[in-house]
Amino acid sequence: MHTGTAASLILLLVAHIIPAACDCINPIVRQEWRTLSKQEQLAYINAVKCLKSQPAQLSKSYEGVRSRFDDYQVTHMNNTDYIHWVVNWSLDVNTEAEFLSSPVFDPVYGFGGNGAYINTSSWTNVSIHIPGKTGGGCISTGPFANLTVNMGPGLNFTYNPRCLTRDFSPWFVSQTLNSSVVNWALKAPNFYEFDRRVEGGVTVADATYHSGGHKGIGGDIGEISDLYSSPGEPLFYLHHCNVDRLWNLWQHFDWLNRKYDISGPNTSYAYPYDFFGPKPYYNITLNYPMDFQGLLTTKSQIRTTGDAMDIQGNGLCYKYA
Ligand SMILES: *[C@@H]1O[C@H](CO)[C@@H](O)[C@H](O)[C@H]1NC(C)=O
Ligand SMILES: *[C@@H]1O[C@H](CO)[C@@H](O)[C@H](O)[C@H]1NC(C)=O
Ligand SMILES: *[C@@H]1O[C@H](CO)[C@@H](O)[C@H](O)[C@H]1NC(C)=O
Ligand SMILES: *[C@@H]1O[C@H](CO)[C@@H](O)[C@H](O)[C@H]1NC(C)=O
Ligand SMILES: *[C@@H]1O[C@H](CO)[C@@H](O)[C@H](O)[C@H]1NC(C)=O
Ligand SMILES: *[C@@H]1O[C@H](CO)[C@@H](O)[C@H](O)[C@H]1NC(C)=O
Ligand SMILES: *[C@@H]1O[C@H](CO)[C@@H](O)[C@H](O)[C@H]1NC(C)=O
Ligand SMILES: *[C@@H]1O[C@H](CO)[C@@H](O)[C@H](O)[C@H]1NC(C)=O
Ligand SMILES: CC(=O)N[C@H]1CO[C@H](CO)[C@@H](O)[C@@H]1O
Repeated sequence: MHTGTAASLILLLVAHIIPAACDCINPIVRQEWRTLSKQEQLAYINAVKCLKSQPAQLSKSYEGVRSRFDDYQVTHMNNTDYIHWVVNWSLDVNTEAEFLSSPVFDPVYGFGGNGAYINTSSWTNVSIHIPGKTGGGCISTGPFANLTVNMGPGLNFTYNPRCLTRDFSPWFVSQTLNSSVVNWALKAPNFYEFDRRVEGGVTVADATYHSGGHKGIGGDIGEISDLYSSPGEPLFYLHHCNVDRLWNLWQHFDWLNRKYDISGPNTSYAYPYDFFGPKPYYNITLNYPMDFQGLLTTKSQIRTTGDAMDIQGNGLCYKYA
């Protein structure tokens, strides 16, 4: 995704191995996509393809899992109802043209472009109709043109191979991911308010930068618009990395007070996100367990929300460029 101003899409660049001791001495640097060299961009794309070709670890638990890439998609799917409201992201897209010309969508050194237009205006199975949508079909350019998404749509673990779809809405992106939206979120006085500004609501008018990244790329029917199966789209990880980057940035405006500031319901669409009526919930605390479905290495120290508050603590060791 893009941006003229500051960072937008971010990715993981391996600089150093995490040290065995608890101190984070040489953090891995996560850089914005366009600051990578062409070779690094190709290396990232090839790493995604590599994950698609490697054997899965969770195929015994979930029928549709076929690759290491799918392990991560399914972990998101099964956790969606519990964890989905914790963070945010953003890209600074200040005009519609900027979005479409982003190097992130480059057919060789990026993730490829949009799907062919499908008119979905009368479809009743679309959760929100996104104004200005321009696609909806299988993507036909770029390194993922033939990528197979193995599970979904929705919370369905059955093997269901299909093409990767995108449904860009440059207008929606310009309204949800621009600098004013991001700056407003970053001015939140505490995490509870920050989270609300990152999540927004469930209507077009109330959307902010978390849903803006999903629905701006995924529109009505693109894969990344699917609440559950969105990680079937490789761009999901760049988007969510940026959500994490902005959370970390917000924390560091007042580190001592924000290092341990967490809140929000234990279940999605509960207060204050109870748009479809009240649901039983409690507010999470630092002791809230995080479920990684056994995918963590035995060395990982991340067990609870509290363990993951600092991107340079408890075995985490990275920073944003
Ligand atoms: C999904 O997660 C729940 C809660 O962690 C767990 O009980 C359930 O076994 C998981 N489903 C599968 C298919 O593993
Ligand atoms: C989509 O179809 C509806 C009728 O179902 C029509 O009114 C609308 O103009 C069409 N949109 C486009 C962009 O073709
Ligand atoms: C949604 O509805 C449209 C139009 O009725 C249909 O073509 C499409 O297959 C449906 N999609 C899903 C995922 O059910
Ligand atoms: C996708 O698959 C089709 C048919 O198998 C092939 O012609 C095309 O070159 C492939 N595209 C890419 C980008 O790999
Ligand atoms: C789950 O997906 C499979 C394969 O696409 C489909 O046959 C089945 O009807 C789906 N189940 C539900 C509950 O939608
Ligand atoms: C940014 O988005 C808001 C709506 O969220 C809109 O009012 C404002 O005009 C947008 N700014 C630009 C420069 O497009
Ligand atoms: C969240 O807490 C409520 C109230 O204790 C409980 O009923 C609900 O099952 C919890 N949800 C999850 C996903 O654990
Ligand atoms: C959760 O936190 C919010 C914000 O502080 C508060 O308004 C709400 O009453 C809390 N809910 C519960 C069940 O404690
Ligand atoms: C670090 C960073 O990228 N910050 C940017 C986040 O977005 C706001 C609003 O677009 C920019 O003002 C910041 O420069």
